[in-house]
Amino acid sequence: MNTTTISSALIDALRTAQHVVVLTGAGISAESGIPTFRDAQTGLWAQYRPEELATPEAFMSNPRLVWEWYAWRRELVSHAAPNPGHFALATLQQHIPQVTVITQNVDGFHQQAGSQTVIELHGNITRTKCFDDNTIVDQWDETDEVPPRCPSCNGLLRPDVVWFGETLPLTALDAAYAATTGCDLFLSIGTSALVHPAASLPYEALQRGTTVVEINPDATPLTGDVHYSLRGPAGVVLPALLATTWPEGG
Ligand code: BV8
Repeated sequence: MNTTTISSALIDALRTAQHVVVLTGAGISAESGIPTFRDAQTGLWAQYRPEELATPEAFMSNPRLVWEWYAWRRELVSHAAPNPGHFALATLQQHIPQVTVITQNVDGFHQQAGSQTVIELHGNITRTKCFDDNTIVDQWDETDEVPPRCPSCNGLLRPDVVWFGETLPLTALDAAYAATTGCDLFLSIGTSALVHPAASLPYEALQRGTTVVEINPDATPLTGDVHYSLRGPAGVVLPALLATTWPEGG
C-alpha cells in the first residue's frame, strides 16, 4: 500500500469523524512478534491447531497441555511490546473526540500503547481464573502439579480468556455493539473476520450505513463489502494513514 491509495474521501471521513470504532485481531500484534492464529505455530506447538487447544473440551481432556500452551504464549507476550500500529491507534485519540478499540486479542497491547477505551471481547491472557468457580485468582501455591489449583475451591486454574464454544462476557459484548451502532467510522484491522460474534460487528456497521475500512495485508471475507480496503501491515498502514490525514502530526 502507498499513501496515494488513501483517498481524499477517506481522509475527509477521518478528519470529520466524531466516534471511530476499531475492531482488531491477531494481525495487529503480528509485528510485535506474536504469531497470529492463522500463522503456523512454531516449535513444540507446531503440531497443534489453536482452535483445538482453545476449548474447554481440550482443557478438560488435557489440562496440563492447554495450561502449558498458554504459559508459552504468556511468556511470548511478556517479552514483546506494542508496535507502531498500536501506538498509531493511541495517537488517533488526539484527533478524534471518541475512539473505541474492540479487540479480539488477549495480549493487553492496546492498553499498554495508551488506548483509553479498550473492550476485550476474548479476555486477557495475563489474568488467571478458576475453571470451577470462575473467580479471578492472582496468587496460588506453586507445586509440582500443573495446572495449579484454586486456593479457595481447589479447582484447576485456567487463563481468563474466552474459548471456542464459550460465551463472551456480556458487558463487553453489549459495549461492543453499542459502540458499533453509535460510531460514524469503523476500522477492521488485522482480523480474518472469521470468528463470531466479533466478525458480525463490521456487518452491523455496514447495515447502518457506517463507513467501514479494512486494514490487512490479505483479503478476508469482509474485503468485498467494505468502503475502503488498505492492503498492508497495520504497523505501516496506520502511521501512514495518520500522517496523511493530519500532516501537522500530533
Ligand atoms: C460464542 C481467545 C456463543 C482465546 C478466541 C456464528 C457463526 C459461525 C460460528 C459461530 C457463530 N457463533 C459462534 C460460533 C462458533 C465460534 C466461531 O466463531 N467459530 C469460527 C471458527 C467459525 N465462536 C465461538 O465459539 C465464540 N463463542 O459465540 O458463544 C456460543 C456458545 C456455544 C455454541 C455456539 C455459540 C467464542 C469465540 C472466541 C474464541 N477465542 N481467542 C485465545 O486467544 O487463546 S478466538 C481467537 O481466534 C482470536 O481471539 C481471534 O478472535 C480468532 C483469530 O482471529 P483473528 O484475530 O482474526 O486472527 P487470525 O489469525 O484469524 O487472522 C489474522 C489476520 O491478520 C489475517 O487476516 C492476516 O492476514 C492479518 N495480518 C497478518 N499480519 C498482519 C495482519 N494484519 C495487519 N497487520 C499485519 N502485520
